[in-house]
Amino acid sequence: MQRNVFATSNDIRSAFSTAMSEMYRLEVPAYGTLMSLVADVNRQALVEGPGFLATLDAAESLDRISQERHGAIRLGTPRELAMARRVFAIMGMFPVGYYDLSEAGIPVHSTAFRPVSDLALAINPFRIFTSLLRLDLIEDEELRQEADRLVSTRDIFSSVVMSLVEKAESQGGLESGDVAIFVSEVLDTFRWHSEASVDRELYRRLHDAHRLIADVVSFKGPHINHLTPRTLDIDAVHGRMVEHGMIPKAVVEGPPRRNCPILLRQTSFKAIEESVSFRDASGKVHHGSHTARFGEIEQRGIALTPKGRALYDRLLTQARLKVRPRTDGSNAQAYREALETSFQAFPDNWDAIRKARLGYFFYSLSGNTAPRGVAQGNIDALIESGVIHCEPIIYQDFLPISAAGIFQSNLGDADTQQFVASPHQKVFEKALGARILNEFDHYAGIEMASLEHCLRLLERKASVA
Ligand code: OOG
Ligand code: NI
Repeated sequence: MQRNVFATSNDIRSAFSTAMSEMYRLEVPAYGTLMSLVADVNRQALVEGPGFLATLDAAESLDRISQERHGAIRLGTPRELAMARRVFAIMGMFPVGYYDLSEAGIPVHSTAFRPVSDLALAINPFRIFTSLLRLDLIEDEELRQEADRLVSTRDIFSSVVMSLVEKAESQGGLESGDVAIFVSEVLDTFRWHSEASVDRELYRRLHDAHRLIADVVSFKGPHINHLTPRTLDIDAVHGRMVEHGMIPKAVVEGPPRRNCPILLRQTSFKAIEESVSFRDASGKVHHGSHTARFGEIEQRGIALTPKGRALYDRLLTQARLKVRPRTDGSNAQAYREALETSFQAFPDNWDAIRKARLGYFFYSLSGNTAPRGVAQGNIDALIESGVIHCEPIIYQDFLPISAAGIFQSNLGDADTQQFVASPHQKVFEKALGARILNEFDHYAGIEMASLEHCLRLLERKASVA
């Protein structure tokens, strides 16, 4: 019997992220400029004595380091979200983390589809930050129904995608021969549409309700709205954007620059204005524009425990209460200083971070044997005597406050409506058709398993000796 040869989900994900990158560079030329700037800065950072995170990747090539780490899409209906989950599962990307952006005045809630295992992350960590529009937050009843009708009647995935997904699900994998067509059809889903599917008047009403609503509802499909390569020196790239013709957002989101990086720092160039045509009821075409797409960069550090995260949130809030970054960048320096001062309360060496249980670590045996007198169960002593080695677990997820800052700066900084916050994770999961993996549980599980593994091996050694 002839057996099907299935492609690995890692290979499919890599092919997809490469194809997305090529498409986006063609669609948004400024993004290509950003990619070259990132490669330049990364090259320089490697030469100038790599920081901790670069050292971790000494074996990686410059190209690999500078590749995209995530992209983002915004969907209109539960049906679209459920289908996206099935599509991304074939690429080895699963929903991790729930982000309620309505708390920040943005009418969406989100998750990130991402690889979960260490191996898959190492092969290609590409993630898609995926938001679902909260139509229930549109106050105007008539407009809400109109928006609902528009998104409910469109089909964002082609019939080829649908049938390949069904085939892959029933066979337990996608055949190698189907990968190219699958990737190119999925890619089409996220293409830019320069023709709006609404007339100018409706676009304006949607836009007035919230720019994001117009962005999701006015088009045939959910265009990819940004891609994000990794940089080894985010401040350098941020600082050099202007000289390359990009307008950077006012400040870098997230924690300040530190010796021991924590969580995630990110920044972007502001969304570009693109021309769009609107057709009215009589068939007449009107020209206008839409501003949604941008380019972003990121730099990641250690994943924090709930305790570390609470401290991070507190220090960030404290800094923001002192200096609220203005969107024109006029107090960016003061904000940076406030952030640095505030974060002095967050230990900046790995040992202190570990001992205070602020971050997650991966434990392994170094091969050294324990000197006399070190108890088998005394982790700190085993680490100090060099028996157990530990390294930070890198944060693979997102930060709602930062995400809000990224959304906001690309929606026109004037949009600051407030919506009533409500936790909607259950509703989101129902739409998704699956549970979301809690990121903290996941990191804690990796840490615990690595530690238990070490202790088991040590015990075995001790009983043999
Ligand atoms: C997503 C913004 C969130 C990030 O890096 O935090 C995000 C969006 O604008 O749709 O990508
Ligand atoms: Ni992003």
